[in-house]
Amino acid sequence: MSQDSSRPWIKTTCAYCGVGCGVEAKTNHQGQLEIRGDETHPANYGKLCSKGLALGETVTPTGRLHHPMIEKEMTAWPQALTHVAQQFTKIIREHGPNAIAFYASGQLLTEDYYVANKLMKGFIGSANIDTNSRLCMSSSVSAHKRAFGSDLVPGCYQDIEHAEMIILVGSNLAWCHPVIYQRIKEAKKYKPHLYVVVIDPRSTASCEIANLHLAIRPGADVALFNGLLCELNRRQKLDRHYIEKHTEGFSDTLVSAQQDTPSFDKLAALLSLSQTDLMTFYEHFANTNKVMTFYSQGVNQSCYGTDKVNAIINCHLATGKVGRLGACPFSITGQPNAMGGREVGGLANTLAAHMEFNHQAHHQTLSEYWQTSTLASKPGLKAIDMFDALDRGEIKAIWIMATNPVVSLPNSHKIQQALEKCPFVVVSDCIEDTDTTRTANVLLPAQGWAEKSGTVTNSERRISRQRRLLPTPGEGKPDWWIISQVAKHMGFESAFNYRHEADIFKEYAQLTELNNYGSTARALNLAGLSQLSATEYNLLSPQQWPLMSKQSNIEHHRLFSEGVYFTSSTKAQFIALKYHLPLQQVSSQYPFILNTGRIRDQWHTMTRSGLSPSLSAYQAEPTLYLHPLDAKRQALQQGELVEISSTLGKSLLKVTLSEQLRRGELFAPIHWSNTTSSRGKIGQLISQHVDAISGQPEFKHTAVNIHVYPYQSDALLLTKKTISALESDLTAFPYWVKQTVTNGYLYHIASQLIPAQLQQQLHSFQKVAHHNQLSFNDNQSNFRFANITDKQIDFAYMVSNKLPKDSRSWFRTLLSHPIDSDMSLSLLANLPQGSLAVGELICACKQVGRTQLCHAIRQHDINQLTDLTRVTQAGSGCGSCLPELHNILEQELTLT
Ligand SMILES: Nc1nc2c(c(=O)[nH]1)N[C@H]1C(S)=C(S)[C@@H](COP(=O)(O)OP(=O)(O)OC[C@H]3O[C@@H](n4cnc5c(=O)[nH]c(N)nc54)[C@H](O)[C@@H]3O)O[C@H]1N2
Ligand SMILES: Nc1nc2c(c(=O)[nH]1)N[C@H]1C(S)=C(S)[C@@H](COP(=O)(O)OP(=O)(O)OC[C@H]3O[C@@H](n4cnc5c(=O)[nH]c(N)nc54)[C@H](O)[C@@H]3O)O[C@H]1N2
Ligand code: SF4
Ligand SMILES: [Mo]
Repeated sequence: MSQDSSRPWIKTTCAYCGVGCGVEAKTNHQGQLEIRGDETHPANYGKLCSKGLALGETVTPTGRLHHPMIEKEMTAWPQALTHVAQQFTKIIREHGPNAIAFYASGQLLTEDYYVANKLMKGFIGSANIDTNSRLCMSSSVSAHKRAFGSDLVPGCYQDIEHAEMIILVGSNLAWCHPVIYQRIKEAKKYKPHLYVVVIDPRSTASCEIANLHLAIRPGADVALFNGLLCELNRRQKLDRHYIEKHTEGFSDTLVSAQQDTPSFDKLAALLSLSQTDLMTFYEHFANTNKVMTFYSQGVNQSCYGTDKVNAIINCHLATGKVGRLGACPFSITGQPNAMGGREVGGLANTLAAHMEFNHQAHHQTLSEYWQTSTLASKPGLKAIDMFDALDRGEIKAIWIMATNPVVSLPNSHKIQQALEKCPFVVVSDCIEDTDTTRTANVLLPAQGWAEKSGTVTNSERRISRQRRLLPTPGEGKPDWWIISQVAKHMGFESAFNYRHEADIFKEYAQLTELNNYGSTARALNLAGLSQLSATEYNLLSPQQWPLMSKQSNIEHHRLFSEGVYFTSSTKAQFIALKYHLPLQQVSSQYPFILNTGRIRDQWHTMTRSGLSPSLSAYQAEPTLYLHPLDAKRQALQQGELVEISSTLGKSLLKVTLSEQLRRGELFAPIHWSNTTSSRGKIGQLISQHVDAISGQPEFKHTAVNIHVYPYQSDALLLTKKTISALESDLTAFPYWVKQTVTNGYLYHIASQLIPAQLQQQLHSFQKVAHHNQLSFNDNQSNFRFANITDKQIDFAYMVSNKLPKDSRSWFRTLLSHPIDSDMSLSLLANLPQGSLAVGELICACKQVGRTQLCHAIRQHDINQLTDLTRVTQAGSGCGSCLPELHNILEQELTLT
C-alpha cells in the first residue's frame, strides 16, 4: 500500500479484543484503509496483532447489510422504525413489558449500550436486557462482586513490567490477547527471572514462554487453588496483617479448603499433575510477592466458574497480592467493550453505572435521573433463561444487537428454533447474512467499526475513543441512533433526544457521579469527564477510571492499594469453596471431553475476520484436534473427516492430530457457522449447563463421541464471486467450507459421489462457458480445471478421491496469480511449482508459508529464530506466529 502523507492518521481503537489497542488509520488514494499501531496508546504502545493489522482488509462493502428489511423486503428507515416501535408497543400492551427482550453485545460502543439499557430498564420497564458478556465475563463479574463488592479489575497492564511471577489460568493469551502476551515476552527478555506458569489442560502457543505448564485436569482449578491456600498456610506464607486488617471470612475459607484438599500425593493425582510440578508452582507462589494472575475462559466458562475465580482471588488476598505494583488478580477481558457494556448496565442483573437492584437508593437515584416512573425493579432474565423463555413463547419479541447467538449460544439448534418460532425478531447487524439474521423479521443495518464513533473501555478500565474513519456504505446507522429512534417512535421522545454520541456519553458520565460518595461510594466514577464539550469528547485521549478530573497524561491506577473495598464493611471477602466435578462426565456412549475455544486469526463467528484473505488462510477449515493415540483408537487419521456427536447434536470436522492435548480430550474452534460451513458449527453440541451464580455456560467440558466419516471424493473450488445458487447446491454435499481468498472464495468440499460425478456437478456451477480453459484429467479420479477470462482465472476446481494435503495452500492463490508457466505446471502436476510453492500459511502478517520457511532454513543454514525472521520476514509483524516458527525450526533442525 502506498503511503499518503497528505491525509492525517486518525486515532481510533481496535475492533477486536479487550486489550483495547490504539490504532491509527487513514485512507490512501486507492481508498484502502491503512492501519498502524498507535505508539502513544498505553494498551499497546504501537504494537498490533494479526487481527488488528488486517483491519483494513475487513472494511469491504461485500456482504454488508445496506438497507433496513422487513420480512426480507427492502424498506426505508421511517417504515422500519415505525414498524418495530408499533410491534413492541402492541406486545407490551397485550402481554406486558417482560414479553420483550434485548440481547446485546460487548461489541457495541458504550453510548449504544447506554441507550439500549435505558430504553429497556428505564422506559419499557423490564430488565430483560442481557448480553453476550454473559457467555464471556459473567463468572468473573460475580466473583469480583463477591470478593471486592464491585465488578472491576484492580490491576493495570503496567503491572506486567513489575511482576516477578505471571500465571495464566485458562487463558491462551498468545492467540487471544497477543499484544499482552508479547508484552510479557518482552518483559521476560529484560527480566529473565520473571517466572511464567500456564495452567491449561492443553499445551497452547502461550506455553512458549512458560517456565512451567500445568496440564491440569479440566475443571479442577478450584482444587488447585484450594490446595495452594492450604500450602500457603502450612508454609506460614500468609499475610496475617493484611488478612486481619482488610478482609473477612478467612478462617471459614481456610477450613473449607483444608477439608476439601486431600493429601499432597492424592491432590496431585486428582489434578493429574506430577507432585514435583505442583510443588514447584506452590513454592513459587509462596515465595514471590509480585504475582499477577491472568484468567480467562478456561476459568469463566465453567459450571463452577465463579468459584474458580474466587479460588484464585482467595490466594491473592491471603498473601496481600492485590492493589500492589506487579501484584493482582487480572481478569483479561474478551470483547472490545465488554467492560463498557457492564459499566452502563448491560447485564440483566444490574441497573446502570454500577447501581444495583437490591439498593433502594440506587433505584430512586436512577428513576429521578432518567425521569421515569417505570424503572424495572427486579433483575431480568440472563441469556440462557431469556432464550428458554423465548422457546416457551413467554417472550414474544426480541431485539438482537451486534451478536450472533444462533452460533455462539449453547444448544444452538434450539436457539435457532426458538427464534424461528418467535413472532417478532429484530436484528441489528452490519452484515447481511449470518445464522442469526436468517431468523429475523426485521433487519436493521448498523454502521461497522470503521464508521462508528463513540467510546470503549478495555481490560484495564481505560476508556478510549473509537472514531469514524470511512463513510457508511448504504444506509447503515449508529446503533445508538437506531435504538433512540425506536424509543422515540414508542413515545419516549424527551428521554432519547440525542444529537450526537457526545450527548450520551455526558449523560452517562454524570450518572456515575450521582450519590457516589461516603459509605456507599461506587468505584465507577467518571466525574472528570462529565462536563466534556462535544469538541473535547472528539479529541478525548485514553482515560482510566475512576477519574475525578480529566487526565491529560496517561495514568496507571491500581485499585485497592489502601486495602479499602466496595463491600458494606469495606473489607474484601474470602469465599469458602469446595471443588466439584464438571456436570458432564464421560460415559461409554460419550467417551471424550470436548473443549472449545479460539484460533489465532479468527474472531468469533467470522463475520468480520472471515472477510480478510490473510486471516482466513491460517486454519481454513473447522478442525477437531485430538491426541494421536486417541485417533489410533478410533481409527482416525490426520486430515480425515470426523463426525462428532453429543446428546444434543452432531458436527463434521477435519481431524488434526496434536500431542498438545491430553488423552481423552478434544479441542474444536468456535468460529464456523452455517453461513461458512455445512456442519462446522460447534455450539450445537454444547449443553445449557450454567454456573448457578453467574449464569455463564459451560463451554469447555462436553461429553462427546467421534467417528470417522467416510467420503468418496473431495474437491477445492475457486470462484471470483459468491454464487448464491452454488451455495444452495452445495447443501447436497455433506461437507463444505467457504474460505475468503484474494479476489474470491475457495470452497472445500467432500462428497459421497465418485470423483467423476463430483467433477460433473462442480463443472455445472460454472454458468457461463468460456473457451480459454485449462483442463487436466489424468484418469477417472483426478480432475483439474481452470477458466480464464481477461488473462485471469475466475473459476477453477480440482477433484480427487483424496486431494494432497497441501493443495489448498497454492490453489487458493490462483485468482490473484498471473497466468504463467508456474501456474500451468502446478495445475498439471498437482504440485506447487516455482512462485506457487509457498506451503501452508504460517505468518499471516507477512504472508509466509511453511515450504518457504523450510526452504530458507536449509538454504541459509538457519538455526536461530531471529535469523529465520530476518531472512523470511515471518514473525516480524505481530509476532503471534513465533511459537509456530519455533516449532518449524526445531523440526527442520532435527531432520537435518
Ligand atoms: N484470535 C482470537 N482472539 C480473541 C477472540 C477470538 O475470537 N479470536 N475472542 C475474544 C474473546 S470475546 C474472549 S472471551 C477471549 C478468550 O480468550 P481465552 O479464554 O484465552 O480463549 P479460549 O480459547 O476460549 O480458552 C482459553 C483456554 O482455556 C483452556 N481451558 C479449558 N478448560 C479449562 C479448565 O478447566 N481449566 C483451565 N485452567 N483451562 C481450561 C482451553 O484449553 C483454552 O486454551 O479471547 C478474545 N480474543
Ligand atoms: N462453544 C463455545 N461458544 C462460545 C464461546 C466458547 O469459548 N465456546 N465463547 C463465547 C464468548 S466468550 C463470546 S464473547 C461469544 C461471541 O459470540 P458472538 O457475539 O455471537 O460473535 P460475533 O461473531 O462477535 O458476533 C457479533 C455480531 O455483531 C455484528 N457486528 C459487529 N459490529 C457491530 C456493530 O457495531 N453493530 C452491530 N449492530 N452489529 C455489529 C457482527 O457482524 C456479528 O454478526 O461466543 C461465545 N460462545
Ligand atoms: S491484541 Fe490484537 S485484537 Fe486485541 S486489541 Fe490489540 S490488535 Fe486488536
Ligand atoms: Mo468473549
